[in-house]
Amino acid sequence: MADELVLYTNPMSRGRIARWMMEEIGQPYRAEIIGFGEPMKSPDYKALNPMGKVPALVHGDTVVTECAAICAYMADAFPQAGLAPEPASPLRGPFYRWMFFAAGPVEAAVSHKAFGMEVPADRARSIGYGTYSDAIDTLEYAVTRGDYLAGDRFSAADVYVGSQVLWGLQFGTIEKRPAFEAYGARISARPAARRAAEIDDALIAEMQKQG
Ligand SMILES: N[C@@H](CCC(=O)N[C@@H](CS)C(=O)NCC(=O)O)C(=O)O
Repeated sequence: MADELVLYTNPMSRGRIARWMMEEIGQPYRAEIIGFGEPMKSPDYKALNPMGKVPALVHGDTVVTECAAICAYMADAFPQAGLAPEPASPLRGPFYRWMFFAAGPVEAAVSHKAFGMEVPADRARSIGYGTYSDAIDTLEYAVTRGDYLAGDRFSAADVYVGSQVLWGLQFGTIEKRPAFEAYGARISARPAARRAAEIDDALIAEMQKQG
């Protein structure tokens, strides 16, 4: 099928973000579950994503990797889902701004914190996220400007940035500030978010049963 949507993922990975996006879009898609280790590093899979990581999305002849890119791509490929501001809308500003901010500075700051990697204070001006506090304070600023990140409607930016917030709260890499908890509760209550979590949780249970 020329325009088939295939999501390469693993339920215990950032692929859950892409799954949520697929469920928000509501188009039929097939999920291919790729195991960690050898399957993810196989030549066949690395032909799709040379990083040997999930998720990856194939849409017809187009391959998209990187969760943030998958969210942005899907929102534009299926505009009828209303998950991105119109291309000429000024709301494209905050849409891109917060999506890229989360994929770059927030992801790096949170990963460094999770792995106990400290950037010397006198090098903060050279690293994209400044300090962990700078990144988290700015993330709080982003989620408190309104109910959603790009105007008054939920968008793909909320799927991606919201996932970073929810994962951070869950794994303790983002402080449990009231603003994060309120935003997280708002977006995780969405039917598509719940459906995606149920699908991936069921896959994990199945994998655990099989040992
Ligand atoms: N920057 C990538 C990160 C993807 C990523 O790191 N995926 C991890 C799982 S959460 C993975 O596939 N790890 C397997 C490996 O590196 O072998 C994205 O946002 O999609």
